[in-house]
Order: sequence, then C-alpha cells, then structure tokens
Amino acid sequence: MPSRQQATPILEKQRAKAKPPALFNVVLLNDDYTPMEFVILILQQFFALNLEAATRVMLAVHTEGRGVCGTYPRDLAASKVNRVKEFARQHQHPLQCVMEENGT
Ligand code: TYC
Repeated sequence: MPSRQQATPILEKQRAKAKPPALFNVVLLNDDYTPMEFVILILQQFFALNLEAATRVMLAVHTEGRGVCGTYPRDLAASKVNRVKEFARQHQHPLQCVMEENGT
C-alpha cells in the first residue's frame, strides 16, 4: 500500500502534464449557389456575429474560399457544424461547414 509521502509527488506530476482542452475552428466553405444573405443569416444566428462582422466573414469566404466562423471546444464545434448543415439542407442550399483543430 503506498505511503502518504509517495502520493503527493505522483499527483503533482499528473497535474503538470495535463494539457488544456483542444479547440476547434468552425469553417464555412464557399460555393456558387448559396445566397449571400443566407450565409449572413447563419453567421448572425449560429455564431452571434452582428451584421457588420457577419458580412465581413461571408465576403472573406466568398473571395478566399473558406473562413473561420468561431473557435470552440470539440463538442460545441461539432454541434454548430451539424446545426448549420441541417439548416442549410432544410433550405435546400449546398452550404458546407467543417471543423478543424486549432493548432495555436
Ligand atoms: N459564393 C456565394 C454567392 O456568390 C456566397 C457564399 C458565401 C456561399 C459564403 C457560401 O460560405 C459561403 N452567392
């Protein structure tokens, strides 16, 4: 059975090794068919951007092919991707959304 003296250094070693939880970028992809107004609506509704910020992100995606909507822990990023894709599908737009681990 371990003594009290052994327990403390082992716990401290575990705490020092613990990594912060990974973060994931939610990324919108450009396409030729989804209306710009619909993308702006998504950015406002699902990512809490105001009209100016949503317009800026939409135009960045439109001109550069992709753009980051927000950065979240894994489960929240996955939920946002699924909700955006389902909303676009319901409105019959081909909008695509993916998540990528944020390396920084
Ligand atoms: N390229 C689209 C258009 O010209 C607009 C658009 C922007 C589509 C961003 C998707 O993620 C997107 N109507």
